[in-house]
Amino acid sequence: MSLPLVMGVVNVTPDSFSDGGLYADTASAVAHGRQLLADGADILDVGGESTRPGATRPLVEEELDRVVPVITALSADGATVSVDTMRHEVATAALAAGARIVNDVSGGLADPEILRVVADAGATYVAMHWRAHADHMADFATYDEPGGVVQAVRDELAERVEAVLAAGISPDRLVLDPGLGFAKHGRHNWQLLADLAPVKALGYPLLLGASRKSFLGTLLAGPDGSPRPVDGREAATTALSVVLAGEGVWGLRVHDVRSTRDALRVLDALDQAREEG
Ligand code: PMM
Repeated sequence: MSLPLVMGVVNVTPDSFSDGGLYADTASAVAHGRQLLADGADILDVGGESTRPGATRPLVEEELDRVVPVITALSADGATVSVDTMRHEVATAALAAGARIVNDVSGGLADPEILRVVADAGATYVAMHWRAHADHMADFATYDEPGGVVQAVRDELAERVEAVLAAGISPDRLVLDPGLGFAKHGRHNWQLLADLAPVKALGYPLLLGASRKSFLGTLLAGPDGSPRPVDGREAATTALSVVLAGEGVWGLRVHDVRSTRDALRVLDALDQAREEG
C-alpha cells in the first residue's frame, strides 16, 4: 500500500479558523514549519489568506509580506513547500522564493492568470473544488441536481481540469481536491467522503483537507449541542486520515502532523508484517 503524503499547514494569518494568529509573524511561522518537518511532514503548505467562512480578503501586498519570507526560509532548509494562494502575483513570488507546489483553493477560478504562472514554472498544481470567496460561499452550498454534491463536485472539477490542461500545466503535475467545507454543509462533506470514487475516476491524485473542520466539530458536539472546539477534533481528524489512506489518496492536509504520521506508521507496520507473512 502506498501511503499518502502528509502536508502540514502553516497559516501565516491572523484569522484562520483553526490556528489563526498563532503563527502570524515570520519567526513563529518558520519555527512552526520546522516543527512540522520534525513531526514528519512531507510538504509544508504556507498560506497568507484565511478562507474560513465569512473571512475578508487581505491585500495582495499583505499576503506577499506574510508568505514570501516564510517560504524563503523553509525552502532554504530543504523543505518541499506549497503555497496556498488564489493569486497569480503571490504564486509568482512564492515559486521564485522556492515553493514547488501551488495549492489554489479556487482551482483557477478566482484568478485564471495563476494557471499560466504555474505552467511556465513547471510546478505542481492543486486544483480544489470551489464556488465563491469565503465571504459569500455559504450562499452557494446548494447541490439539488441529480447525483447531488458528489456528481456536482466531480463535474465542476472536470471543468477545472480542462482549463488547467488548456493553460499548459502537465497532467502529471495536477492534483485534485474535493474542497471539504468550501460552499458545503456538513452532510455534503460526509457524502463526499463516503463516495470518493467519481472524483477519483477523473484520474488524478487526490488531496484531502478534513483537518479540524467544522463538520467534525458538529459531529462531536456536546450535550448542549455546541460544536466541539477546534483543539478537540484531533482524534476525529486522525481517524479520517486512516480511512483516506485506505482510499489511496495522494495527500492529507493536516494541522497536527504528528498524529497523522503516527497513524500512517501503524498502517505501514501492518503492511510490512503482512508482506513478511
Ligand atoms: N482547506 C483550507 C485551506 N486550504 N487547501 C486545500 N487544497 N484543501 C483544503 O481542504 C483546504 C485548503 C482551510 O483550512 P485552514 O484554514 O485550516 O487552512
